[in-house]
Amino acid sequence: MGFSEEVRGAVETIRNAETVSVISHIDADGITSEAIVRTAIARAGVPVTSHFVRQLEPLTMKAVPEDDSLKVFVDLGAGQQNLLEERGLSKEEVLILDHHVAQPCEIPYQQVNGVPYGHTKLSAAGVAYFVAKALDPENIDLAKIAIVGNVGDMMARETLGLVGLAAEIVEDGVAHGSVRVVRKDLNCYGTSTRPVHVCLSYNDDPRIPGITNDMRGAERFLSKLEITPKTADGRYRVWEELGRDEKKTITSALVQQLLANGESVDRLFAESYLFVDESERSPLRNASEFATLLNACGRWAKPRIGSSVCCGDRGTVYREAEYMLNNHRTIIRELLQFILDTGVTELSHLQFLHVRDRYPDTIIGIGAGMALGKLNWRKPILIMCTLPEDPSMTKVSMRTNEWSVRRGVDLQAVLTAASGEYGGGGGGHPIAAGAFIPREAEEVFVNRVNELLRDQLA
Ligand SMILES: [Mn+2]
Repeated sequence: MGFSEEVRGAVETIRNAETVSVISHIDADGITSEAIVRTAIARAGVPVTSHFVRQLEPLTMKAVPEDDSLKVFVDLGAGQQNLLEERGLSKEEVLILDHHVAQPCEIPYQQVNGVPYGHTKLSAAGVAYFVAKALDPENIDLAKIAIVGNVGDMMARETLGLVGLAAEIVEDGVAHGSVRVVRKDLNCYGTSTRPVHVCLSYNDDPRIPGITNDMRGAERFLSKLEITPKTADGRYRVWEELGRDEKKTITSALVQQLLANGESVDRLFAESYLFVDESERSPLRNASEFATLLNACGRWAKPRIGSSVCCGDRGTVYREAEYMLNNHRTIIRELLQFILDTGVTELSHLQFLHVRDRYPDTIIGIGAGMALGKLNWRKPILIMCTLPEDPSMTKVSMRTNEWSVRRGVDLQAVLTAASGEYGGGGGGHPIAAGAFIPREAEEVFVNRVNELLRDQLA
């Protein structure tokens, strides 16, 4: 069976369902996946409800309704099929649309997943989109939301643009008229909303001496190039609204700056995805900023607000989402300042800090990532916090950078191994990972992680 047969199978299962319950994850990929699946199923005339979970584990399985509905798991499920089986869900009442590696169980649950067919750069929103499009070709209006999910799940990061099946979704979005592709745009976050100098100074991929982490430096750089920073009415201009020649002047100067420092220019440009039907300078104007808004909703336990925005709400719900985004940024700035003010404890191969219950576990990883650039960026950072819903457990988040990963650091490997030794669990990526551990194991755990990092670098 190939990917398209799996998609056709899913269409048949959905068409035959009396009612559907969608169970999805609270990050940008999960929220967009849910919005796509829910919209497509409702348009097909099948009654549908949704449920969001932070992750699928024994505790959150109670969010899965105990009724006769078809349970469609999106952006999760593939790796937790044993939980579905333990819950007593039959083969007929489950459909999994996921992009995580499957952990098979006794029951061969129906699944659509690109990974076994080599489509490793397609997120759950992408999988959901192909099912939606197979349900009805009119659903190509959902391509835009699928692009947000894929970009939010970092599917474009390494390759500097979406590739493979995800690139087909981009073509659909362009054909539909809601998506505009900029093939060789500046590889920088915030091109639709941030003042250009802020945008440049926040960017560390690539790291540009004199500009990265140096807002004044970035301002001087632009003024030397005679780029007018503000509009006639005194507002800072954003990258997207600069003229073609101004953009060219800036990127040529950045190329020279990188070359002068012996750095590669490989990552200076990337493909970007603009949404022409959204207002200029709004956080919905491009895929990566749209994804941040959804992540902000999810991390502060309001995934439904994000989902409504995906489905077109631009009224009071959208204003609530904007509030979530601003609040998210304020608290992350506070967390960053707290980490810098409190200081970290340095071991031979890592630096760590415990923030107790001061900040929620959904954001400590982001704070850790931001702090790393301002601390000793050569040592991975580990942040712990207590879990309000279970004080006997501690949440651990770790972050490092491309520099360390190239030298052999794999945070997912160390956290999975170390948490497993103390009866916890972990996962993630080489550059960013998380784990849960029993509270009483904190001290030995941190030392164990330090040892494992030392072994990786040996
Ligand atoms: Mn995902």
